[in-house]
Amino acid sequence: MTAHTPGGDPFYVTTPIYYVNDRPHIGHCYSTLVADVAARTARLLGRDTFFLTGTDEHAEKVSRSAAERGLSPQAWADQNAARFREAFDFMRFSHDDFIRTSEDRHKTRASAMIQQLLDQGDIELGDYHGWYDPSQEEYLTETTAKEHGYKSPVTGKPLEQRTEQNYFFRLDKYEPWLREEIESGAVRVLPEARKNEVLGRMKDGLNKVPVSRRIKPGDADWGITMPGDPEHRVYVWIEALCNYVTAIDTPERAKYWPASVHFMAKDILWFHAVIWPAMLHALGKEPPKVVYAHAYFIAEGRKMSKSLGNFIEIDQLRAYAARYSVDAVRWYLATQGPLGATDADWAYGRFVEVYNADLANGIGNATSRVAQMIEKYFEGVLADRCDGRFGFPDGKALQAALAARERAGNPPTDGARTFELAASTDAAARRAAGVLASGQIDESTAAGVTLVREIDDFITYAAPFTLAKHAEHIEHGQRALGAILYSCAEALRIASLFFYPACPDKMAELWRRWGCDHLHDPNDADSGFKAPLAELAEFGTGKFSLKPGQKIEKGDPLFMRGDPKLDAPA
Ligand code: ME8
Repeated sequence: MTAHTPGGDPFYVTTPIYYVNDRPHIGHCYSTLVADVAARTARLLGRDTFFLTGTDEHAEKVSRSAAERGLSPQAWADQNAARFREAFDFMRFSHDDFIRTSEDRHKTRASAMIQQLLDQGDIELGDYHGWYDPSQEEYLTETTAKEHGYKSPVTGKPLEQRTEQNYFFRLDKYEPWLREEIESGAVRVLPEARKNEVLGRMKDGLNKVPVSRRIKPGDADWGITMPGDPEHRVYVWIEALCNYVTAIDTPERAKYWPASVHFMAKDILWFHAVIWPAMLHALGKEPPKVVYAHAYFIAEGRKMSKSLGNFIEIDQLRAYAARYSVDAVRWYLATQGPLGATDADWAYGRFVEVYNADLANGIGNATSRVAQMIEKYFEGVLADRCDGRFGFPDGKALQAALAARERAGNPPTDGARTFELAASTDAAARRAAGVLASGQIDESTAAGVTLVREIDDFITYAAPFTLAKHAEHIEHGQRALGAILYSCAEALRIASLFFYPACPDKMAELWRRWGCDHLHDPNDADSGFKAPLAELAEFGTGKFSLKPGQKIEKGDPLFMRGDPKLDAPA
């Protein structure tokens, strides 16, 4: 789907593959957005990036809900997978592939992986008796079942006792290896609190994991048959995990393994941090580098549930986007989401507050102000270049601005104050570069917000509007005005790079107005960048810096101010 900056270390980022028994909601969009922001940041940093999302189709609940509708499981899966695709296109996710587990490529690859585990004796036949959660398609330990009153910890539905002959994966064999991987950080489980949880749960010891289900009469013909045993079907979870390998199982994509980061919510961390790395190790493949489990979105202060009927569905996100833009929705998710260990709230009041502060009154307003001044004082053309220290060469631009303020009778300012916008943009670039290792996707957005605040602060201090009024009476007045406005425009160009992973469309629009078509292909907002961030973000004198004589177009506000008195979009 996307073109990439060629070269750079491979970066492979994934989301869970989502069950197709239902419509996409905010939770699915959130995890996929987190991965999208990471993928876009990686591309910006010059990494050769592969971003995978998709749907998990062979669950019993899919065939059950298909039957309730008189549809075949495949027809029902097709309908819902299409809804996920539409939702993700609408959200402007830049995935490179959308995998469906009912595709042949997956069935073939997953079967081959199971076959290998069988051949090696890592999967073996045995009896299983235990608590099963039909709503989540998973077996629970006695401890977990008891702890939740023999109800599903996720849906609250009653657990069932099941006894069956099953195939088991010998997870127990890999316990020492796995503990060492997680403790040493070879497999980083993030956030830190989750790592401790996983290690804590591992203290009970690791048991063999059932990886199949006996096919019962009347069961839909849906799923992957256990290789060599037509009476069993591969348990959907084990099959689903294999998707991460299926998708890159081509000669061109093989370089992306191991996965750089698997993103998901805390509900499915165990599968990704424990079972999956052990399976990979047994298969002779490297485990993922990072397994990142965020917390949950709740809605207006309440847990989202089917019974409360308060899921924030994709249609509601569309309504917000119609009023505030898709980028505004992405921004809220990226900056206010449950990235850490605590849940986060989707709340209309907070949405408008954040939208106004960061976008409408933040980068949007700064962009309008700077463009307006360039239009008014220089007929929309950048007059001078400036290195971000406001000299030509030694701080004269700032001195001229302060002299104008004094002449206008403004109270004296702290003349010793210096603004080093070039240093600020460098610091922001370093901060954004940390995102990939830490999974803290809100570091790039925060770097952008901080930078815009500094630009605003600088405008207030240097008061170019005052300088414009008095320029002819001030030594170097006109030239200083040009240098100051250049600095603001250039700093905003760089700030836009940090807003880009969350707000790709609005930033593409800013680049069009700023004449920055050279950053990427102007006809393809998703195209790779022409150089890594460190080069793109060079202030003033870089190859990608704004050039004197270049036009800056004013245009409408990038983000219209939000009115908190309006009702929530519905
Ligand atoms: O578990 N807040 O699929 P699933 C944030 N098919 N994220 C949420 C959320 C919420 N309230 N609700 C759901 C499955 N999610 C399996 C995965 S992977 C090999 C197989 C997100 O459709 C979050 O990422 O139930 C969570 O882990 C995922 O949806 C569960 O999606």
